[in-house]
Amino acid sequence: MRTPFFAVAVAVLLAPSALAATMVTAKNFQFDPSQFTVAPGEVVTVQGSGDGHTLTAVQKGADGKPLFDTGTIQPAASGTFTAPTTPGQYKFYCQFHAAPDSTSGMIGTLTVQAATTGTTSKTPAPGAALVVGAVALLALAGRRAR
Ligand SMILES: [Cu+2]
Repeated sequence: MRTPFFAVAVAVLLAPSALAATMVTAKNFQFDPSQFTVAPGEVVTVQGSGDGHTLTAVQKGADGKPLFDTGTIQPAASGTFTAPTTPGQYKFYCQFHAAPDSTSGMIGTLTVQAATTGTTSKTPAPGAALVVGAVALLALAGRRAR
C-alpha cells in the first residue's frame, strides 16, 4: 500500500507545473520559441536576457498602438503581454533589434487558437482532478485494509 500511495502523492506535487503559463525567452537576439501558440487573451511572460528587448506586435490596433507589446524588458527581468482575443497569426518583433518588416533576426509569430489542446490552457487539466480522486480512493482503501 505504501509505494503506490507515495507515487500518487508525488504526482500531485508535480501536477501544478502543467498549469504554467506560456513563457518566451529573449536572448542572443532571438526569441525562444519564436513561434508559439496561445489561447485567446492569454497572458504571456517574456524573460529578458543580455540586453534590453521588447516583444511588440507588427499589427496595430484601432488606437494606432501595437496590438500587444511588452514594453522594454531589462536584462534579467521579465515582461508580459496579453494575446489578442481573436484567433489568428500575429507577427511580432523586438523594437531594438528588428523592424516591423524584418524577415530574420529578432522576430516571431504568435498563433492565437481557441483552446483545444491542454498545453497552454489556464484551466486545471482534467488529470489533476483524476489524481485527487485517486488519492482519496487510496486513502479509503488503506483505511479499509486495517
Ligand atoms: Cu531585442
